[in-house]
Amino acid sequence: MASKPPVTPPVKPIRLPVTDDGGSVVLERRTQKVKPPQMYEVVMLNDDYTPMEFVVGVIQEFFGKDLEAATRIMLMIHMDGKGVCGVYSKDVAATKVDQVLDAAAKAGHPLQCVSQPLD
Ligand code: TYC
Repeated sequence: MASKPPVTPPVKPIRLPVTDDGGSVVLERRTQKVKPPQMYEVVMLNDDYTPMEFVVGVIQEFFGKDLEAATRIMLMIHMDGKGVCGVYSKDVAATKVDQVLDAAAKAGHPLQCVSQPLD
């Protein structure tokens, strides 16, 4: 038995912008307007009371660092007064700050953390 020919879907005609003088068709040239999103760094601040082990644990848990990287970041903060734990879009950075402050408050530590735009 012969098979049916493939059915092609109807093609919708494309409407081009036309000028009302009936002559030429003008397509506007558009420049690319999409920019990469503003990024934010999450900066942790040193204090004299939060235990080093707690800071290392927080950096591992919320910033996805392994023990070695988290320890390095913690020591940098301890020595320099502050340090970057990660760089994120605005909302994600704000969530990280909330998570750190929440964990610190629940544990009774004064650990502070802020997010700030890069550049
Ligand atoms: N300075 C703290 C101490 O000696 C440790 C510490 C490191 C605290 C980093 C906060 O963001 C911090 N126990």
